[in-house]
Amino acid sequence: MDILETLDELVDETRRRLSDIAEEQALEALRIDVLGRKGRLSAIMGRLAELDPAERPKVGEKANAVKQACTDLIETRRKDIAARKEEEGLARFDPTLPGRAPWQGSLHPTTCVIDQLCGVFVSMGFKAVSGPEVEHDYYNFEALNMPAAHPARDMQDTLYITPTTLLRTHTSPVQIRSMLASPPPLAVIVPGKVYRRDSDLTHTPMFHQIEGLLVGEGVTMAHLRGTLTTFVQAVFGADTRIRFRPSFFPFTEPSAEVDISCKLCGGTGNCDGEPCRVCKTTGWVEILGCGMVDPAVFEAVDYPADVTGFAFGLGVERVAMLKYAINDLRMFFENDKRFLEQFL
Ligand code: 2U9
Repeated sequence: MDILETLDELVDETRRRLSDIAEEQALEALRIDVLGRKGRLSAIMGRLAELDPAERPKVGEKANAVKQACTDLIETRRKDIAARKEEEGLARFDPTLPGRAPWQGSLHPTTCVIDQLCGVFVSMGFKAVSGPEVEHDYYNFEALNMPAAHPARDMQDTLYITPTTLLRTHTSPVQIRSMLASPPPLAVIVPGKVYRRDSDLTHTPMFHQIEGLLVGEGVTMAHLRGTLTTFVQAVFGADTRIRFRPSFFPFTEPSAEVDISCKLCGGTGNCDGEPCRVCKTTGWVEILGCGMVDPAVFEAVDYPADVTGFAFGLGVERVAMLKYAINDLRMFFENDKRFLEQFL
């Protein structure tokens, strides 16, 4: 067979071999065998040197045509294989399968606890109110019996925006605004974010508080104790006991810190013979601070001298940690879905 016939035969042979090929990999092997550097076409072209120089241009031209023809055959087959693959994929698609459900969001545990705790006070007749997080120092400090040189105003503890505006360090300025807006009697519950220049394992620069204020004629510490007993029993169970310990806050007098009987050991201080890790064997856990509103605060908002009132404040994350036995404050701020999804 002369070289021109051999070249023609290569196209026929390629066409024949292609008819058996159904996979991309086998197709590539064939391409390399026919058109590769050490392939069939190269081998035929190696014989060009044996030819009469006059014949070489014609053979060269033929070789180019054969190369193009084989390439076209192979690429057409490649497209066929790809098209078949796609069809097979579509055939596997089952339109009767149920659709994917949309992601279900959930409330942050802090939000859940705020809603639950405020709900208890709302059921007792308190009105839930809110106010600005950027405050004037008058509402945050001055009106709350913390005048100019008071240590709580220190830049070490408070995040200032200007010398007289700041991120509120408690929700108490909202109660000041409420009293300035309405005469007594008044009962408000105030949830919200507060900011302090503090950051370590047990403190974050932002956390949530709920504060309450009740003002009227003849309001006493007994009303405070009764209200807080109802509250802790609604949240932690009817068998929960409370105790008051004397304390100090600039805006209340007298003031107290309130403990509840420990939920883990039932107030006994030990769990199956082991010292209780929640109450450190005391049987009590601190839950909030409270007191009778200092007369200086009523004076600042021009309330009549004959009213009295009680106030209290609690840290929401702290209560949530006790309620759900969470031992790391950082959980509330990391937004790890595995944590958040447990509160759906
Ligand atoms: C007005 C008058 C009095 C709010 C109060 C506390 C006691 C208290 C802390 C609990 C833990 C803050 O989140 S915490 O760090 N709060 O102990 N708060 S009495 O007293 C007020 C508020 C407003 C007009």
